Amino acid sequence: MPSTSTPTESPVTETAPVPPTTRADLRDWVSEIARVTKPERIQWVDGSLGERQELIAEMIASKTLIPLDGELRPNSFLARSNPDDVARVEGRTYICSRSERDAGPTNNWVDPDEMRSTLSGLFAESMRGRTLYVIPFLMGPVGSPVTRVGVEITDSPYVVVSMGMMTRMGRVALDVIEDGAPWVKAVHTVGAPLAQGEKDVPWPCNETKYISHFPEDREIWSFGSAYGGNALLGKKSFALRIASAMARDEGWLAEHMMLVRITSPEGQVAHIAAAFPSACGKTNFAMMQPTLPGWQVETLGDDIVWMWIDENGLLRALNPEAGFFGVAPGTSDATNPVAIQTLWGNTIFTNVALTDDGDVWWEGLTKEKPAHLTDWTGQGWTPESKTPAAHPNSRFTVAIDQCPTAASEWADPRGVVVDAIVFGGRRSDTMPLVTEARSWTHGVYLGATMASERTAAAEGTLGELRRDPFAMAPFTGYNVGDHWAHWLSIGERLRVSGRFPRIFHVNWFRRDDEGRFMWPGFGDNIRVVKWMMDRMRGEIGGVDSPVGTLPKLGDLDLRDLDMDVSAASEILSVDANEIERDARDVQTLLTLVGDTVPPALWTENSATIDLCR
Ligand code: GTP
Ligand code: SPV
Ligand code: MN
Repeated sequence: MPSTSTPTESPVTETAPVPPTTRADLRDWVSEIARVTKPERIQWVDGSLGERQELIAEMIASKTLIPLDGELRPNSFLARSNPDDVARVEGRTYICSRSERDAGPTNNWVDPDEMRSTLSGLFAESMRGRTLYVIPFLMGPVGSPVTRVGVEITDSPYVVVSMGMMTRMGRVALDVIEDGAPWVKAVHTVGAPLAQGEKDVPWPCNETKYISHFPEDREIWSFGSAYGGNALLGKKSFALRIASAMARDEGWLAEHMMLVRITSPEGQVAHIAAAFPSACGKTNFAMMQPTLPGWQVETLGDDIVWMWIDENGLLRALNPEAGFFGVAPGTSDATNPVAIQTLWGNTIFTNVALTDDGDVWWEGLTKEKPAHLTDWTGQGWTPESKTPAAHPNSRFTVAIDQCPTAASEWADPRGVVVDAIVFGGRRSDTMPLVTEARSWTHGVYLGATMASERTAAAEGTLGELRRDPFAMAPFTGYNVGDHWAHWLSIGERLRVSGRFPRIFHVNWFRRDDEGRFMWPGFGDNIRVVKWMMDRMRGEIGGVDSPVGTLPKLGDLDLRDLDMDVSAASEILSVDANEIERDARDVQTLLTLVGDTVPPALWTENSATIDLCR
């Protein structure tokens, strides 16, 4: 990247006397970024406990982290972001492929040369007065055929400590780089250089934000935000946007999915991957405590799944992450007790409320609201307050190995064989509790056309229904129609073994006329999973509908549930008029995507409409 200033003008100190790598490409890149961004010093991150403790001490001193009570929440911290930096900024997220067609109509596209020129202006001297941290990290366990390496440069210690929980960070990744692995470049700055002697703020960031991806160069540049997926670049930027482009080129899949192992009381085992949009229930599904006796759910991942076809033609999957960055509001002993146990300590909370005794609180954590809190903006709060105590997109960051239901295989380099794929969104109406796709192609159609009401996970109008293909609308690093074609091509390759995962669509969020959820959700979702597993064993039939096969009323296990037959038939009902209207609305998306839509998906759309007649 060009810079007008001379490299000698500001000597940068490095913590290590020499960079701890022999790879010239890595050393040169770090020098080049330092030359442009002009940090005060450079620190190569090794991932050690001592390093983490030092960073945390610094962040306590700068008020970036507030230590929580050592008894109530050991080794845990609260971070309060700038109130304008609270979620992913989809409007400022760019896919800068060489051709606009490759970004497709659902991504923001800017010509790569133009974007690089904009970024070189923004990044120039952007790290003045700060430390440039070099974070080598792995996405995936050591030794897996799908594991990939990245190096994130950042000037945020909050990002370093978070990446230490979300990925395998430091020496372990540097060793893989030393062995010659290619690595993805990710550059991040909060965009808040400090003048000589200027006092820092607890959450530095910039009003201007750019989350830019160069899929052909496998490169990420993020400016101005320190929040979640905007800044922890291993997550959405690498493991979804860049990895999806790699996966298209190399014949695998990088998807916005959770991954679990289910065991029935009889010992039937299934691995299920589910794609739900942001804040639509992946973490909750991943940690489900089944309400049916004898059932077991083990957690493999809660947000991202990489899948590939193995030498026997089986679809295998693993979670490339090592931590959870989970939605706090709504998490409680009633809804997700496993998450509550996971968060006992060693957790960073961002934008939740602080209790008077130094613990955390968020809407939904307890039935009764505390009499007094400090809200996520640092103001006093009481139950009479008109604003929420925790931000609706407040989150916890914690390592997976703290999760009591983590399957021992969560870090197995071979991954697990996928038995079922589930799509679903947050829809008040139209879509029934569950259906099974008629075929792989119909399943791809259900994934491509899924819709969901908007949540607080990203900026935008809350509750507005939008199409969110494969729950990947903000995360596919290439043309969405090509993504659908890629899914169909995976189906073609599975034909060789004939071992297709079954495909289902669920909707936990249908509402009645009074606006109440019709389905109890959470641990009771096991009842839907049980039906899926009965279907996988091939023992039960179903009812054909335009959106796939529905359960026969008697086949859904409703024992001990406060739900009568008419309520159950209501949530399983499919109204042909509503489905036809929805299928016609899908045509708006198909038309927008245009000539990259695989013709088979138009055929599925026509078939859906025909079945409504
Ligand atoms: P991201 O991390 O943003 O990708 O989201 P996620 O899909 O992991 O979302 P998560 O599981 O954290 O759920 C977000 C919200 O949905 C929480 O407030 C949950 O309480 C709520 N939720 C999850 N499962 C259910 C369910 O079965 N029924 C109902 N009604 N709400 C649910
Ligand atoms: C999502 O929004 O889907 C998340 C949170 O999982 S973030 O990492 O911020 O994208
Ligand atoms: Mn997510």
